[in-house]
Amino acid sequence: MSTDAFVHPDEIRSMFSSAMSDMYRSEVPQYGTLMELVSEINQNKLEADPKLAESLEHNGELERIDLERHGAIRLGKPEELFNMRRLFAVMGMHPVGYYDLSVAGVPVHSTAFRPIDEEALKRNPFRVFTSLLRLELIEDEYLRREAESILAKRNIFTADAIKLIYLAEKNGGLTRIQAEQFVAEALETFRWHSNATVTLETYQKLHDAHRLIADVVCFKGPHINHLTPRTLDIDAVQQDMPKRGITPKAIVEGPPARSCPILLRQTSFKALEERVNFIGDRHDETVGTHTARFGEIEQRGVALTSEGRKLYDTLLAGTRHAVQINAGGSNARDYETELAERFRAFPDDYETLRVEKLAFFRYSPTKAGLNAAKKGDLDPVTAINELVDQGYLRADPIIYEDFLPVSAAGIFQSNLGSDEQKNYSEQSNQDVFEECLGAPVRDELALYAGLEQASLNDALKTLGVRKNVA
Ligand code: OOG
Ligand code: NI
Repeated sequence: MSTDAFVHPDEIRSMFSSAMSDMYRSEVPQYGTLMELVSEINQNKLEADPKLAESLEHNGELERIDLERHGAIRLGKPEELFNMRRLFAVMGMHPVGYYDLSVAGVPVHSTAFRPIDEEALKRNPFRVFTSLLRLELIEDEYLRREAESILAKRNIFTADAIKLIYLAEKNGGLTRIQAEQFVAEALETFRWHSNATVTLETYQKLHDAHRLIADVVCFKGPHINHLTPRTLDIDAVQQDMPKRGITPKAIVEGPPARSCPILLRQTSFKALEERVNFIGDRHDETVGTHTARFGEIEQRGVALTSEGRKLYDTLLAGTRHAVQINAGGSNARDYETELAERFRAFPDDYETLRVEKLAFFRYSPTKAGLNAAKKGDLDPVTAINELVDQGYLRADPIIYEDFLPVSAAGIFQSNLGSDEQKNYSEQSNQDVFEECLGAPVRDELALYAGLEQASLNDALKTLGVRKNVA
């Protein structure tokens, strides 16, 4: 069979992400409201800030912005993670990064499945934050065994989904009909099921050990727990949410508001309390409820180098140490003031971020650069900074495509209710995670560095600059 007959993985990802969005909109109505709000605010922002609009356009991000979203799931056992990797690979999504959330009192470790190369990211950057429950962190041995045996019995994939994954691996792709079928079958795994697989009593015991454990263990599958649109102005969305009947958490996670956004800012809200039928419930009574699904928005900024990231981590840790955010969020103001204060130490213009190598940039020749090259005006040995200063080379921020462990822990906690905190002393364990996954996770910093270098190589080649003396 010729490979022409195969649907491109990027297209399968777009089909899947749009099917998922439709499903979530019908399951969680507030998600639809949020999408409308975000889209309006993005439109306003683009009109008010032509420079931002131009930069997004230049980076090929303008078209992706309305499609852009991430979701999250929580898995219960190694083989689920293993097969999830295979499922996402069919749509060109690969594990990037390792996040240990046990240090923040959440008994999971995680990765993000996402597209990797530049073209794929431009077409559709759909990502899924995927966590694996660490059952070894349940202290009560009896309860741990019980959770294990409940999970051992479940199969979260349909037989046809597994068959189609196998076909895609064997043949190197899926035909149109197979791809459509694959999307429909894969969607089944992410659907909400109101029938629990356990009795109310078991649910409560697991819930008492940690709400998250109950969420993972008691249901047929890893229901998608949120879908997050990307906004260009998170403060505006945060401010307008209450007007549409949505109450966001007290603080925005991540860096403070800045003129040059860095990394990722996020905020979430509780979306639904679902009715659940437990095994052994009498028909005439609905006893149980479960809060599984929530809403979230995010604003993305420039990806930081390891130097930049170190500075970010230090400033954030200092803020959190100085102001412990309480569950009611009554000290949110203090936190925000402290955060803004400390982050003054983080340069807030792209040129300094670039020259000080705190962030990653995508280089491209300007019109003036191309003209100078054509006329032979360019010295073949020129420093990059000089080319930028002369206006021959432009540098645009490379957007951060990943997640932040401290923010993720904050999102988990705010939606698990109150300030549920456990201090797990267990060591972080990337090796074990990768063994379950059946593959190593990619290093996100190496990916950004690769993008920057490739853009620079191309730009210098076009300008006929052979060597740069940085
Ligand atoms: C995932 C929470 C993390 C994010 O955006 O950082 C997350 C979860 O609650 O399963 O989605
Ligand atoms: Ni999220």
